[in-house]
Amino acid sequence: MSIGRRAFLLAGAGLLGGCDRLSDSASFTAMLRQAQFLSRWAQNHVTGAGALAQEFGEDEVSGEFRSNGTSMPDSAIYRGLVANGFHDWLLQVDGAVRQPLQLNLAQLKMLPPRTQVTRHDCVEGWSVIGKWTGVQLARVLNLAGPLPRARFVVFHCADPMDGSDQTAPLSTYYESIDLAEAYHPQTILAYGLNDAPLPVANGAPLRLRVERQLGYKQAKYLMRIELVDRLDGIRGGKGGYWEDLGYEWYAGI
Ligand SMILES: Nc1nc2c(c(=O)[nH]1)N[C@H]1C(S)=C(S)[C@@H](COP(=O)(O)O)O[C@H]1N2
Ligand SMILES: [Mo]
Repeated sequence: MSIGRRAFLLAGAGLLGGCDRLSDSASFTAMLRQAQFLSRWAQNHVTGAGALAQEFGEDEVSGEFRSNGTSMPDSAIYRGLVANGFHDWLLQVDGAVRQPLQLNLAQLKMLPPRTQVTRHDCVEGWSVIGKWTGVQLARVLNLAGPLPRARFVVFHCADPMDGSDQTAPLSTYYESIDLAEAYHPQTILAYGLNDAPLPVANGAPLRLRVERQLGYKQAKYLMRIELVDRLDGIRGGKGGYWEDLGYEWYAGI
């Protein structure tokens, strides 16, 4: 039996066993909380690929969505895009697709939008709740038509990580997810945060939200989406800037 399955059953047993004997005791509440925690954990880990990340109420949105990592890409190209209100920005979609695409912000906003209030968990140990608006990645991928050999989606960002002031593919932040995660309904390309255009500090004009994973998967400053059949030929070969430095590729919450 998997650990997830066992925790699920234990959570159930805790609830049933506790009801008659412990209803007055202080530990009952604690046990209930523990049971709920375990069911939530089990739900996330047992139900698999289709499981949804928790969504919150609008009243739970954090006052300010903290910025982390790059807050202003150190690149002449990016500064030029900001100066012109991102009118010249284009998202490139290419690699293992039938129809490579270049989409501007207006085109992305013409696709059916999705809004979701979710919690962002950074590996450093802090969380913030934000209201994101964007387009499901699935819709963009369907326009491009992934080829049968496509297995991963790679996100190339505008921010150089080595002080080179180059928006060049060798030095920028990047990330990747598999196709199942890419087609998950809560995986969106977000252009709005808390009912306003996505701020530069949080990845303008477009950033990834992949809600069942940790903060470093949420690639900001998207420039290019590349479909590939394997990750070992890309950059350090581990599927992301932090992954190449030793972080987990699957950063499940
Ligand atoms: N392009 C890019 N994306 C990035 C980062 C970055 O430095 N550059 N930092 C990551 C990390 S570690 C976190 S926690 C989140 C922070 O997103 P925020 O600035 O909106 O809080 O973005 C992630 N995506
Ligand atoms: Mo993070």
